[in-house]
Amino acid sequence: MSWWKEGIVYQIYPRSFADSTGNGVGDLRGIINKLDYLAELGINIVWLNPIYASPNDDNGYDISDYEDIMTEFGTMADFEELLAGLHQRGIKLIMDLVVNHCSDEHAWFVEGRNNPDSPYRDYFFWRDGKNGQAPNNWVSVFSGPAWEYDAASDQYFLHLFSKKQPDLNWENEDLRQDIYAMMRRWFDKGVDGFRMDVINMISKNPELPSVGDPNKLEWGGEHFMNGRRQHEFMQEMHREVLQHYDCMTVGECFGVDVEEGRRLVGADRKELHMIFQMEHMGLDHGPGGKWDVQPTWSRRELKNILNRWIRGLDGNGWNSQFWMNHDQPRAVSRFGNDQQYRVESAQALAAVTLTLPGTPYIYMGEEIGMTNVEYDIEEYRDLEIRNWYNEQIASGSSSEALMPSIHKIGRDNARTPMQWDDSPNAGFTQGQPWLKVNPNYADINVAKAKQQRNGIWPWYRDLISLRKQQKTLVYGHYDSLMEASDQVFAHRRRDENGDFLVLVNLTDEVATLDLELELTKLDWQVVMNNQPESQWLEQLQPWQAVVARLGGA
Ligand code: TEU
Repeated sequence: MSWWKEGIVYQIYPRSFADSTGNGVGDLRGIINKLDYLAELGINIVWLNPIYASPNDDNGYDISDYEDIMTEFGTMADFEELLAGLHQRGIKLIMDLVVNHCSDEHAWFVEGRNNPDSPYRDYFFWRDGKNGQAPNNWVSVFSGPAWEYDAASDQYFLHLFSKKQPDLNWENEDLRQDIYAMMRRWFDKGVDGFRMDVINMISKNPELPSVGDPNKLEWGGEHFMNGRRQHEFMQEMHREVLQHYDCMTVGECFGVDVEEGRRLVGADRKELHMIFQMEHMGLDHGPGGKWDVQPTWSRRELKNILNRWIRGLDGNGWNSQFWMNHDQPRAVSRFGNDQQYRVESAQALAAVTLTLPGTPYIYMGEEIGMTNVEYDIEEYRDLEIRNWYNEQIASGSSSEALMPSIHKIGRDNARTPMQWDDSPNAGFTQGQPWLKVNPNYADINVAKAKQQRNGIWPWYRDLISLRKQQKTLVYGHYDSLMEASDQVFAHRRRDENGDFLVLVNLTDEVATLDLELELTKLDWQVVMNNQPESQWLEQLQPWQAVVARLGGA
């Protein structure tokens, strides 16, 4: 039994959650003011996106001091009050650990750049150019080359993300020890764990070789994803820090398969508790990748992915279950139907993640069915969006061609301010919000959602409560049903404490069920059903979700 297996995580993007000062940016006191809301929803773990000092080139993922609080977010005293307030309500706090890179304004980088003889120079990847070019042809995740030239030292430094996010050199033992000491100090303050940013990118091939066509910018992932010392570093971090605390860890891991996942989270591995595998985040990616958004996605492929991970980690490791995060579009817009079936489809999506094996993660606003937005390019703040747009325009594309992709999958979809009520700016701020509030806030907001009988918010509250009460939904055996269906996500969870049947129609069409006759003859008692009582063992209405419990079990 583990709290991090039994918990339900609520992810807060502090910049967009609640502003207490009127400067248009969310802050820690804003979260403090909402602690009772979190307790009422029933979640018991909060994951806080980075709150550390940062110039905010990438909204806090460019850290200039790992042990100071970002000015806009408040003070260390505010943090300590927030932590105490969470703990008083039985809510654990996991922080965001961003140690693949830091900010170019971090003292380590400033010192290392200004003084090539400094020991901090080797905390980063500084290399000579080749024939007046960058050391290799790697492309950055945020468009353009992954190297920035520094004229003062006539060298380049590596940045897989923005040029204000220089990669940290994990080959350097002193760097690793500085990171472990920082982690210990946060644990000694009382935090309960870490979400680890792109943690499977920290072990680079020290040769840093070019790939593919040397005259083109290419993705060098084979030389920094799941690298040769990945597990050595994770086991060292576990030995030096993690094993000494009752903590939770979850690693963000693009590009891992189940085998690598098992090596990262296997109980015997002494590395991480769980990871965010990202395969299902690519269901709507076309051949051109993230921005080549496809109009539909395969329910069967979704089940294949989630079942592969559930079976692959069964008995040796632990899964996470999520539909979105701060980098992904709004779940009800991407995977549901945010027009005709917004309420029903939001409920259906929740019924999947909150009844599967693995820790469920709810992103702020999912519990009220917040949707994507369609802004003009000038209204977007995310550098990934802006860099990609500018690069594509420079290559001859047009706004008309680009904006549909940005509307569908741009990260700012998840970062529009939390919609609390129908007052100006949705009650998020008394000032000018840093990012425009979704214009639909008058209809979609917490105050209204909490009152809606059979609405999304009560459904989330009740599902969260059910999962907390019924440990069968946490630890019970998992049987996937109707795997060939292109409409229905169906599974059964059972152990000595209970037997649950979960049937979810993930489409706009009526779904005819194909369940074994003896299963349908059992004495199923409906626990949750988001649509009027119906012949739910034979067919499901569009986006209908049913959770039933075996009578007497
Ligand atoms: O994300 C890693 C990452 O590659 C995604 O941000 C990227 O935007 C991808 O297109 C998502 O589909 C992590 C953090 O979650 C993200 O917010 C940071 O911007 C990034 O690392 C750098 O720290």
